[in-house]
Amino acid sequence: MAKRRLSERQKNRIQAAQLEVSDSAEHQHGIVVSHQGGRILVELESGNTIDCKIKSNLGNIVCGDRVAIETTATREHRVLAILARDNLLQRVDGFGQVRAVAANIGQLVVCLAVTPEPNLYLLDQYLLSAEQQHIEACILLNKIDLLNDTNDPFALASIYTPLGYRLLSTSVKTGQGMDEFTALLTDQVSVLSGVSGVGKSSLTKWLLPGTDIKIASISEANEEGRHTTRASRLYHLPAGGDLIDTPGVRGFNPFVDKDRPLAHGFREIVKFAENCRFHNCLHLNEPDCAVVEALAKGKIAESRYLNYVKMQEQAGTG
Ligand SMILES: Nc1nc2c(ncn2[C@@H]2O[C@H](COP(=O)(O)OP(=O)(O)OP(=O)(O)O)[C@@H](O)[C@H]2O)c(=O)[nH]1
Ligand SMILES: [Mg+2]
Ligand SMILES: [Zn+2]
Repeated sequence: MAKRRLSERQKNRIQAAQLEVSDSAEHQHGIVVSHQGGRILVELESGNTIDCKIKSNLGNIVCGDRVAIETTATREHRVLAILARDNLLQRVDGFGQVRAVAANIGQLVVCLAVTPEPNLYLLDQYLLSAEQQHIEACILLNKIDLLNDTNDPFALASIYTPLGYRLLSTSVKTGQGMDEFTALLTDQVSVLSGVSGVGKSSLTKWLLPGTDIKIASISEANEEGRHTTRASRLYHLPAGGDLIDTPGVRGFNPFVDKDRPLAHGFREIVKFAENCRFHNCLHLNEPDCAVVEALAKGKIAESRYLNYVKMQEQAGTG
């Protein structure tokens, strides 16, 4: 009788089954706490943190990702799979590429400071991005110890509180507002975002005084364009919850969901748009636009509307 040979397909099937067995024998679950330059730090359920390599073709792995890990015979750790994500905070980089920022997050804390002076366009981009990705957002104004009559630049509260955005003011220097900040983060997975130098790492270090977190020195902080934090990092908070400190971005182009109108990222526009004559009104030059009417009556903040128009222009629709 002729010796029976395994077909290629049968061989592949057996190989796949063996892989599965070896994976299930070895694999563990963990959470990505940092990803920098090809080095991924994963915290296992046991609490140990390990250095991992990535299996190719897995795509972008970010802080907050839950992953399955295998350990090889040579005691190397490899990320085998990214487990299903609840959400993914994304942005678009300077080359138009969509970049993941963090996964499985509960809230985005947009950090501003008395200095460097807040950029409301950037703030509205963050808020639009969060709205489109169904991520809760709140606003934090840090360095309030530096407030005085001349540098109280924006009436943030009068614009954003009526829209339902929570607004906190803090000072890492005097401790003002830090109890409220601590309470905001408890039992949540929060991401601190904002331009370089607003104090994201200082806020993080205040909550975790024993942790080695790099903060800009005064002279460094004055250097234009310096980024002290190089990679996002997830920390566990003593009061419960996780905090992801991110590197400051100079420009944050929101990831725009092409299937949803930009206006959906502006709560007040969504509200007034119900009464526009055209259901597909862009609220730019259309007749009987309830959004433009609300603007004229002072029911919509001018800065918000102008930022909406600017975003439409940048998206090529305005
Ligand atoms: N006066 C004052 N200075 C602060 C406060 N918080 C932070 N700073 C200072 O602001 C500077 C920048 O702080 P960082 O925490 O490094 O800022 P960052 O947002 O993490 O910056 P990147 O990592 O570059 O994105 C440092 O010199 C801090 O000491 C504050 O509440 N008041
Ligand atoms: Mg930092
Ligand atoms: Zn309209």
